[in-house]
Amino acid sequence: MNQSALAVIMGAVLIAIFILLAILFFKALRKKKIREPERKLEPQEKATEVIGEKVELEKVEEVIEEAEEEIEETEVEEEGKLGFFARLKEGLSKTRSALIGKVESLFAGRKVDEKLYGELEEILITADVGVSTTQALLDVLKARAKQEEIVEAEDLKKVLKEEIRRKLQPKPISIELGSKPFVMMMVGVNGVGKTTTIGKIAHQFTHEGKKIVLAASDTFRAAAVEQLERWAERSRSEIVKQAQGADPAAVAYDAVTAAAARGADIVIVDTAGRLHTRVNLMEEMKKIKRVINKANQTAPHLMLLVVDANTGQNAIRQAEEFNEAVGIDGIILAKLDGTAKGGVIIGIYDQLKIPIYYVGVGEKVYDLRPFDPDEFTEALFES
Ligand SMILES: Nc1nc2c(ncn2[C@@H]2O[C@H](COP(=O)(O)OP(=O)(O)OP(=O)(O)O)[C@@H](O)[C@H]2O)c(=O)[nH]1
Ligand SMILES: [Mg+2]
Repeated sequence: MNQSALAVIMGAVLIAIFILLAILFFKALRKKKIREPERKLEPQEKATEVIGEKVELEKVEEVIEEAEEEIEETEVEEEGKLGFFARLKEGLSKTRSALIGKVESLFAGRKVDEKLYGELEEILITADVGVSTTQALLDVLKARAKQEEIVEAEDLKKVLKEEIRRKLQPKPISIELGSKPFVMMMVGVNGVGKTTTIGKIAHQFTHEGKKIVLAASDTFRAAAVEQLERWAERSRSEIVKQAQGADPAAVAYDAVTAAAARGADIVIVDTAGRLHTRVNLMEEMKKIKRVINKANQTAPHLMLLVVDANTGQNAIRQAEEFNEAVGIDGIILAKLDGTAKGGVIIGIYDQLKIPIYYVGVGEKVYDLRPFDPDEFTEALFES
């Protein structure tokens, strides 16, 4: 082997060794890269990352909330377009069939006689119009039938409608916002719909641009404050509250003074319906009323009693009791939807002479309508 051939072989071996070393080196480097642990975040960096996520989440929640509010506003507007009359008619459907539906089938093709009056009496009493109011209606119907020489029972329907309308007096005094803040106190036995009604009223007024303060004076029932808080949020009202078990009169006092300081238009005081005895309940209502009057000498400006339409004639007894104890300016008849006892409206007017301010026809925010006697009579008689 000559010398040049040896040099070529040596060179090739050296190059091969170099390539082998290079391959091993790169392999080792890759392994190291894969195994290299992730660098731990410094607490500061970690916090920023978490806050960032939270900010994102808050933004998403905000957008969802805005969208929900928009939907609710649209619903309120759409329902508003549906009109009071349509919703009242819908809410009155059971009462209408129990009262006017039966009257219509009774009157069809009949002549006016004593037997007819007897059957009409039964219908009116069953529809919760009340015994004395039914009697008064029958007396005037008989007198007018005689005077106007009505022979066909069909013609008596118009007279019945007129006489029912005539009973729906006096007119409510307008919720006059002259006094600022205008203080309303909501009373009633447990579960009738006080808190829900307050939420609905607050929503209507804030929609009109009024500033509302809700007083969480039901400090008795567990979760009553939270329930009112939810309505305050939905209606964009302010709320004055204390812990459960606090003095309800003190909460009302705070709310009235806070409302005056903040330039609010209306204060609505929620009260408890559930106490150990009815005497206690009335005494507590009297105390709240007295203390509100200490905070503002012209307040409360409106004492509203909420009754549940399902209780029928019992609603009249509740109104009598509350009226005697604290004086009632107006009645709100909740839960008129789904009951056949709406005839109690006629009895309330006839026996108590206290106007009905609102009727509740459902659980939603727009399911509260100012009571209009003309519309009520039309809705009742319209088939
Ligand atoms: N269908 C129907 N339900 C109603 C109406 N008003 C209130 N409710 C329901 O009645 C129930 C009782 O209502 P609340 O507002 O809590 O009654 P409350 O008088 O405040 O009750 P207490 O605070 O326990 O005395 C709730 O489930 C309401 O959603 C109405 O007009 N129609
Ligand atoms: Mg309540």
